[in-house]
Amino acid sequence: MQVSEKAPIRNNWTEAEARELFQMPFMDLMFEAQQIHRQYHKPNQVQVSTLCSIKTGACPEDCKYCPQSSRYNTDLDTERLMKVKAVLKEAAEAKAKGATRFCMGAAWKSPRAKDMPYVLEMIQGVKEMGMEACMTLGTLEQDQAKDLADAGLDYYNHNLDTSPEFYGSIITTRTYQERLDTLSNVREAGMKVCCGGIMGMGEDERDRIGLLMTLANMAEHPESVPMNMLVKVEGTPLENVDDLEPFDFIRSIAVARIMMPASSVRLSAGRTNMNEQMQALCFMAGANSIFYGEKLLTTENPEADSDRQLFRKLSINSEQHEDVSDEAHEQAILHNIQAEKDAGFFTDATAS
Ligand code: SAM
Ligand code: DTB
Ligand code: SF4
Repeated sequence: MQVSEKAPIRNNWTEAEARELFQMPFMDLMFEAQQIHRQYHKPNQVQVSTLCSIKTGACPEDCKYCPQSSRYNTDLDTERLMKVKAVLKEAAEAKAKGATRFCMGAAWKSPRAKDMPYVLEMIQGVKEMGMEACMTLGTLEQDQAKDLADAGLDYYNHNLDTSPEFYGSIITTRTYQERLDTLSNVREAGMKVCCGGIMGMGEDERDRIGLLMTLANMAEHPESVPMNMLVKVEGTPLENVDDLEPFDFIRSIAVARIMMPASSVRLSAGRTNMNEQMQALCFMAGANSIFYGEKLLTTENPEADSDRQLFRKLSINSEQHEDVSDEAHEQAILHNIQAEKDAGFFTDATAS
């Protein structure tokens, strides 16, 4: 491939190819992911979203990772659907802190007809503030997806979570196929798809491959791919599952970046258990979006201040480091050298 050529967007990945990527030497994998990342994205830019739990807990589903399922005793304060005004107040605060997208999540199997008018009002309110709006409300029928799209919803988040093979050991109350059907309803309604999964639930590499292949072989790649590291919550069936080797999580991000070059890859849940160096490696591997703000839906996220510090240390989103093409960069260097020569900063080492 020529350096100037972009990696193609493909949806015919084979398992052998995906496995080969996962098994590449770590440095080679990171290098390839970063090269592809730079073909499609600004290398020092990370999109920032804020999450809001608009309805918390008491969920009838049995997702084994989830503190919001009513089946597990997780010491969670449940909350009915928030008032529209309260949601919009949080949205305005998120915007003031720099979020460009406001994501609203509800612990539902699917939204009920009586909730829809409030949900639609929330979308309209967020859009009026000039932010992108995202929701995750569970299963959607065609007409519900259309109503959300008509209200202006930009993204719908609905995760596949893991491979089709491992899925049954994590969730029994909703099938993989139902999730795929919701995703196609979202697509047909004209919204952008946000779909990814969770690593560290006791799955093996084949399952991480299976998840990424399912996503990357969709007719259109999800525009946004959240990669969550399991947050182990006391009381859930996965509270004592073995830790995932951190490098395997970073590898999964790199493989997602390579297989879905144009998508945003979101470093989602689990950042409180990652140090700054690990997060930097995730960005290097191609992650270019995060959740910002002290809380995810019900669990902790890093303090806003520590994220600001991390971004400053890495010059992420800093205006002084506007991304420029190699050519423009070269021109700027030549220009600076000349200016410094003119100003007498350079001495001629050959002159005696
Ligand atoms: N109830 C809706 C649904 O499941 O479709 C929307 C909200 S649900 C909490 C959104 C996603 O959060 C899940 O699909 C899962 O991928 C992620 N998630 C939930 N609990 C998690 C945990 N403990 N660790 C990491 N990710 C988690
Ligand atoms: C996604 O993939 N991760 C976010 C968002 N989509 C809605 C949710 C993470 C939730 C982590 C557990 C919690 O805070 O309840
Ligand atoms: Fe309910 Fe969503 Fe949690 Fe599953 S992940 S238990 S559907 S809130």
